[in-house]
Amino acid sequence: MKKKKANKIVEEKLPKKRYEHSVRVAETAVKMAKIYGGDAEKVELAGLLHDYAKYDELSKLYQMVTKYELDNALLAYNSEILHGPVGACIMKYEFGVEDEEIFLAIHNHTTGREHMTLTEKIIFVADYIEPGRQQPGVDDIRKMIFEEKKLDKAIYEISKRTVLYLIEKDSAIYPKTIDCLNYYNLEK
Ligand code: DGI
Ligand code: FE
Ligand code: FE
Ligand code: FE
Repeated sequence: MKKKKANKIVEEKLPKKRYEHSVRVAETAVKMAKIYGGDAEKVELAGLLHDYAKYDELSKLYQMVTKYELDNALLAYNSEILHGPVGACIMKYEFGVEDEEIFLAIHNHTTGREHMTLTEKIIFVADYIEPGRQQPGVDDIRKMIFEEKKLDKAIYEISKRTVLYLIEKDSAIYPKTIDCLNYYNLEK
């Protein structure tokens, strides 16, 4: 898929604000790719497409988990963790986006995982730090990425903040989220 097509399907599918978020994630990811030696074209596509399934109906997301034989355990957590895996499968099987790194980047953008590829790492972080994001402390992560150039440390910090936030809300934490936290704690 070309950038133009990705932009079009996302603009048509998502509400304006979410579309604009996707464009900013793509732009941030390209900036990061230049610093970290990533593939700018791949991260741009993955950034544009990463939230494609974000507003799909829960019933459709559930059907997709069965159809694409995704981890059934996904169903036991907040529905927020479904749009990555489902979006990745929609791109692969319905739009013919064959690139495995793009698949993984969309798939794991919410939870992260151990041993992420560079493209996955860039999308995971770009999603958190794109200029429209205003979480407390997000500037610390931006500094880690653009000044200190500590990608794995930023991944650990993002995972930590996400886990703290989920615990505060008494939300269940999907194991991949914890695996990511532990793995990048040791890597950082
Ligand atoms: O889709 P975005 O809003 O751009 O961002 P995202 O896909 O990274 O995250 C969406 C939400 O998912 C965010 O509020 C935190 C939540 N989340 C991340 N990991 C887990 C999780 N929710 C649960 N219940 N369990 C998790 O492990
Ligand atoms: Fe998302
Ligand atoms: Fe994220
Ligand atoms: Fe996002």
